[in-house]
Amino acid sequence: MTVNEVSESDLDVAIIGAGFSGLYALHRVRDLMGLKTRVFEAGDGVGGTWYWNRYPGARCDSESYYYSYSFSEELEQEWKWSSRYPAQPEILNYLEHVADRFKLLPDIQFNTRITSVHFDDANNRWNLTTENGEKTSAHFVVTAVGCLSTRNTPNFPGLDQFTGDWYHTGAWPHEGVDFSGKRVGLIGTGSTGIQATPVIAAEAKHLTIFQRTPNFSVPARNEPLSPEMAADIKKNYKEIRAACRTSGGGFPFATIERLASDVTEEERQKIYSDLWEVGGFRFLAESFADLLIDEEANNTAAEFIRAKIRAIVKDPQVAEMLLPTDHPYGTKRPPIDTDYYETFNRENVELVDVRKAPIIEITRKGVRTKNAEYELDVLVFATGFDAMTGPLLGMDIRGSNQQTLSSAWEAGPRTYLGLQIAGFPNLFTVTGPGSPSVLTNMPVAIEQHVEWITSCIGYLREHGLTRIEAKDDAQEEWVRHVSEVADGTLYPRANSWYVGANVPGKSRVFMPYVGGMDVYRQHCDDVAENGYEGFVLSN
Ligand code: N01
Repeated sequence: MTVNEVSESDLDVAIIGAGFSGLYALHRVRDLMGLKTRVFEAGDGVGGTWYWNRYPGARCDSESYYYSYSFSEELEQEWKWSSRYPAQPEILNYLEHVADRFKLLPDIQFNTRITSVHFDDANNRWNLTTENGEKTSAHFVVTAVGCLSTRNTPNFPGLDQFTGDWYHTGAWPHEGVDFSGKRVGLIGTGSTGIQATPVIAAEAKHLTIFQRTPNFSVPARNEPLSPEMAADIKKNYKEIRAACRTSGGGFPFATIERLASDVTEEERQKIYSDLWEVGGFRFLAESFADLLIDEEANNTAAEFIRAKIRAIVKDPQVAEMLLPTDHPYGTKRPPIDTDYYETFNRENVELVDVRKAPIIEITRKGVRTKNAEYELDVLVFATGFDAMTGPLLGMDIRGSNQQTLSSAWEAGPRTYLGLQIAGFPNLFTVTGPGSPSVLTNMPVAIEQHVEWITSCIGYLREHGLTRIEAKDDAQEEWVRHVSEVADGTLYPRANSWYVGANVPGKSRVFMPYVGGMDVYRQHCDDVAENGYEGFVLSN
């Protein structure tokens, strides 16, 4: 093909991924803007995170009525959530319903993993190649690949000789796994391990949990949504959505300004006790404003949770092993649970500290730590993800002058607003590093990004422009700002996936933007209003 020739199959916008982000992007680009687009999806169905993560106990830890799209009143009025925190199959059904309702399926190409995305400077287009060698080109690319979609499976020697079955929670078999009568090992005590533990323990003959870092978990307090509650939510959706859009976290929580030191010890305990009963993220969000800023304040919450662990877990030695002490509460993504600590009172559950006695290898029979061998029939890796950068670096992305994304991000991710990367024109990242993303209620962050990106594409087309690219200095300033804001909090104190600490060799950079969704949204709007300040627009 010669320069500037575009074939029939070429697209205005290529969208990678059919989760929450990709579905909404497709709806806007195709239905509201009338552009030629296609979604490329590695799975054989929609859902993204909710397609892959089918492990036992998988459940949303944000409440259903705001962990959902807000863009369609009809959708929110017609959909019925069954409970406070919906389980994975229900969220997947919801996303399948969205795909059906907005007739998205014909423009999604399933079982198609994009392996390379190369910019063609001469044609000002992106060339995409799939795993099967199929090629297409697009004027714009929207990566809707999720923040937690590249699995992290530790490279323990010997896994290939294990005679039992092993699974990663992020690629759970669709037909499920039968644990009955089995000796099960589970590695990892993040949100996933904490959700899976009680469910596996109830089914398996024996469950061994290999814990490297104890975590702070708060009860979810899941319950069915009564018809009255559901009706009330539907009546008040406008206010709920507005509260989400204007809050720092994208949640409709009460705004709390009091500091932990503003109240007496007795009042503080009462506030924590009440919120422990309410359950979920409200414990962190609705207690005190300084928990993630001030170490002393944080320690009051941490101590409260530690006391709860000691009270729930009957064996004092096990309780002691479960006490988190190496990071401030909330600086790792706070899990919420249903009977996690209670599960350690079961006869068939054993906790192994692999910080003290690390895992040396996987043997034919099970897991060998420095101290012992644990015989297992099934091994579950709840070991998380190469977060935020993994899904992008997993594709061979090359920008202007064939610069690779991996070289641009050698010292860690650098973006302008988490929306674009200097040197990679017309390529947009949804909830990329440098945006609030994983620190917020994801659907709110996703809708904001998709709306900003599609408005930006609309603006370019209206103004006869064909190219937008982040300026180097704007990007540098944003990266500096993201890091400065994070440094004003306790977040960088934890060895979390927020800083890439869970993946050996990954550059330590605090990836999400801590400044708040409300502040960030305003900033992005101002950038657009000022003629896309910090970007070069051209044709
Ligand atoms: O992963 P994680 P996750 N040897 O990285 C351990 C979202 N999510 O899948 O802490 C031994 O948090 C690791 O130990 P350490 C949510 O945002 C949402 O649980 O690194 N252990 C840790 O205990 C969440 O934060 C929902 O020392 C090893 C665990 O594995 C994110 O997904 C539900 C190890 C990994 O924890 C990721 O959660 C579930 C090794 N070599 C998850 N390597 C919702 O409900 C790792 N570990 C919406």
